[in-house]
Amino acid sequence: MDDLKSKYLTLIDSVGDETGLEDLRVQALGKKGEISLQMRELGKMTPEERQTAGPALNALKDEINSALIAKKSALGDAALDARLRSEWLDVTLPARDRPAGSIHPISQVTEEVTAIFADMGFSVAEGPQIESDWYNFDALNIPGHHPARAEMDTFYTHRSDGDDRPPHVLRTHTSPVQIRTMEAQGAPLRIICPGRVYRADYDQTHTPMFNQIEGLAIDKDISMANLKWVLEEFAAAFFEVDKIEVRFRASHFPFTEPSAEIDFRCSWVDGQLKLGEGDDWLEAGGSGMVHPKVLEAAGVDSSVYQGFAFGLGIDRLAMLKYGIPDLRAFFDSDLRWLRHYGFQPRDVPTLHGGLSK
Ligand code: 2U9
Repeated sequence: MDDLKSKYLTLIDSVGDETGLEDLRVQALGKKGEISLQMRELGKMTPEERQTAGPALNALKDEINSALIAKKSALGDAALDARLRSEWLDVTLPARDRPAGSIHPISQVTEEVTAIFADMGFSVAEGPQIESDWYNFDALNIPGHHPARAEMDTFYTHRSDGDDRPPHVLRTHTSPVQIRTMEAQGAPLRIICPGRVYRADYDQTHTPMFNQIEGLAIDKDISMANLKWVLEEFAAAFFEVDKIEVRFRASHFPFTEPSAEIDFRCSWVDGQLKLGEGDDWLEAGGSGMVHPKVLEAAGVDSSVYQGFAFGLGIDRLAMLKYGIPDLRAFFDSDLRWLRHYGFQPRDVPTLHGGLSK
């Protein structure tokens, strides 16, 4: 027994890893381990022999077990020490720069305009950017021969040879969204439709893709007076002044009757634009009462309901409010421009976030 004891204590002492230690445990105390076999021998002994051998064997077993446990914990400590020595972290290092993006002025202005109209009960409607001929033109009282089709410099998609259905178009305005929403929801209705639109035109003030926001209010007692109030409320809130007078100039659009261009009262002093004061007028967009044919095309009974509609250029609103000189830069993805004119995500002003004008 003394031999066994010194053998295993020496082996346990010199083993270098946990697998070796486990092998030793099995070798000594496993089912067929040396000490277990000795235990089995107890049965063959006389009661007197067993009385001395039994406790001695048990003590040996306990001692080996304790040595195994102690060694296991020592090996664990050593492994942890080694890991702590090799893995270290300099907590005084400055944090890595995170590339911070910015909110594009168009997103910012869309958000601002949406918040202002939401406060007047308008919800946002969206629709596809590739539209059928019907939704982009016919439903809006722009039939095949109408000059507005040509004026709108439309991008057409391609149809297969032999397919003579009218090709789909890149929407030239967001008005098709209003048709779709009237069809889906019926009247009464109060929506704004912000989004990208496309026209084949490129110069200092035109890009082939630009952003519009159109509005539509349909009910049983709607007039141009409501339209004017809504536009004045919008203009004052957007340009953050107490009051802005709106002027209507007679115009013509196929989808509205009567139709009016929208002007905001302003002044230009030393190249500086001031809204709401002065003797100048700023062209802001177009508007009118929805043409009865358009209401009917969208399934709204024009003998019961009427409505106003308006259209504003988001890009132009952004340029005016934030003093951005060139429209084309909006779409160049120039990082220096984006850093300069972009907004921080936490800066997006919304009515619910405290934009209170
Ligand atoms: C429906 C019926 C009528 C929307 C309208 C305009 C006049 C207009 C321009 C403003 C600047 C386009 O981005 S812009 O160049 N828009 O002049 N838009 S009335 O009329 C509608 C829309 C939908 C169902």
